[in-house]
Amino acid sequence: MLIKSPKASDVLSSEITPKSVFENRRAFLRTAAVAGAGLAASSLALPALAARTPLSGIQKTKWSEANLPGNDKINDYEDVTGYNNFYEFGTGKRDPYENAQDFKTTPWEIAVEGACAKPGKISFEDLIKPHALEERVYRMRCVEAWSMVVPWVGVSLADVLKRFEPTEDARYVYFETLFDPERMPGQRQAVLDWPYKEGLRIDEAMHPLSLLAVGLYGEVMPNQNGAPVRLVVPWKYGFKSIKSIVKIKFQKTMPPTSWNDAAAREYGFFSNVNPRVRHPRWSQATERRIGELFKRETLMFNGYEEEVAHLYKDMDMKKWF
Ligand SMILES: Nc1nc2c(c(=O)[nH]1)N[C@H]1C(S)=C(S)[C@@H](COP(=O)(O)O)O[C@H]1N2
Ligand SMILES: [Mo]
Repeated sequence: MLIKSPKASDVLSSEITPKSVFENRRAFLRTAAVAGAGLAASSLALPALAARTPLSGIQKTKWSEANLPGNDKINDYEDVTGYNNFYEFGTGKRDPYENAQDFKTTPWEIAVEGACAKPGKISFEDLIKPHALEERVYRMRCVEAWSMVVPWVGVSLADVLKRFEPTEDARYVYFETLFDPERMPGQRQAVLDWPYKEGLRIDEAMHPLSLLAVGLYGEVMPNQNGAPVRLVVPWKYGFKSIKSIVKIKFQKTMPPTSWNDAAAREYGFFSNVNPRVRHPRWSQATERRIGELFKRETLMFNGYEEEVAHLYKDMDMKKWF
């Protein structure tokens, strides 16, 4: 594998953008857009937003808004869809919003392979359709020490995976993002060893919190958030929640993951949110909730300790970070 570690990790750490810088840039873009509206063809105008399409038949679950723990509030739509990490569309927080609007996600196929009785290539629609759409409001914590509360819409990952009848050898699940530099301009730069890769241990993948998300705010997933389908694993750092998935593979061995490949010392396979294990270059004890002024303390397993701690009870979480 090419050695891209210094580059990749430098990019990630440099992305710890103070909220004020981001806000100023956004204010500038808004002003530019308004100014641009008066002109026939302004290059400064924001890209036309893809249409927002409501999803129907969404069921409430125990993770829906009414049961949001603590003093957590759902983040503004503008923050959830305008401040993203999605390096396939650029490394800046605003890049995915600006560069992903024209990304075509139909048709979309997902290959399900490896240690299972019923492998196959299926369309996005066929993958999702037999399952109930659920609303899940989850806290999301980026390894860069910022966080948001997002009202996802999705289907239980476990329910989807079981359809393919994983075998005894399925000890891990590997996920892969689309590789298509024509459609994903960020892939023309070797920021990461594309395609983006992630993985979960089978018990993590089968945990009821693990979600295959297809939307947010009751609507079809915006491109910048990982359309048409992405993973959401709320007790782990955000980079585990891989976007725009085209491959799912059951396997016996621990799969490679993009950030571990890029900088193994900094990003482990498990990457559970753990305020007691610092990143080599910064503390993980606190976080900035986007939209709030003061930092919050980061909670063990991002606040999902009761649900997931048992998965790791016999493991040294400093070794297996
Ligand atoms: N394919 C892909 N998936 C990805 C990323 C990425 O760059 N490419 N970024 C990750 C990171 S670092 C985070 S914090 C979350 C952010 O998701 P959001 O932008 O929808 O909040 O997506 C994750 N999934
Ligand atoms: Mo992240």
